[in-house]
Amino acid sequence: MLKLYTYFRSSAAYRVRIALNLKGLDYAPEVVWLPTGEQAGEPYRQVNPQGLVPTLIDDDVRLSQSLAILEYLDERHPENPLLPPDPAGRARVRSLALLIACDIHPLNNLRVLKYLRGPLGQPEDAVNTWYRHWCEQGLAAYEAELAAGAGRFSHGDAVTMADVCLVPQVFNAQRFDVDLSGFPRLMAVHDACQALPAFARAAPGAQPEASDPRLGG
Ligand SMILES: N[C@@H](CCC(=O)N[C@@H](CS)C(=O)NCC(=O)O)C(=O)O
Repeated sequence: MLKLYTYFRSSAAYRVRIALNLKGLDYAPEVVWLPTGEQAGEPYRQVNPQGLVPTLIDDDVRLSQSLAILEYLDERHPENPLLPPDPAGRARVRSLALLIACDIHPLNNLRVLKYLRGPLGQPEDAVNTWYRHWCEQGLAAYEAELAAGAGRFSHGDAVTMADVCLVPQVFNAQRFDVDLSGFPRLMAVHDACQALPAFARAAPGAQPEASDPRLGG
């Protein structure tokens, strides 16, 4: 069976959980406890030298980087494709996915926020301002992109890799109180995705570790 190193709040792992569900693939989750820094410890670095989740294990294949994993799953399991059939469509979907995965997410990753708080000595409100700035700027561009070419989902009326990236990014934005009221198209796509069982089952709150007592509250 496929094995996924994951953490409920990891939006990169969330992308992969959605894709696995869309493809109807069973997998064994292996939780990497990000709050205690398990991802940076030697045992997990043997699995993923970057010390980041997700990692997918498929027999003797070990893959990191969520977008590479999505493309791998799409090639191995072509049903419910994550990319459209035409080259221009595929390029557009990839560009929307990369807008999030390359130009929003890395700026706001846990290790970046920790570095701002720790070595750079930034107070919590400055860190949150940083977070919201990059998130809002990126999502504003996504919203503008949707003005040309959205349907029910980010690219027409079928779910694609773009939606698989968008929904976890909106989860992150909501967690950090980003004002999403100016992004009606993007939120309509988000809501349409959330109505699908594949997305609902992948949601952070639906993962068993979401109720782990170590999280408190
Ligand atoms: N580009 C990578 C990003 C992976 C990544 O940044 N994962 C985050 C969680 S969403 C992580 O493991 N962060 C741990 C840390 O920053 O220490 C991907 O798409 O898989």
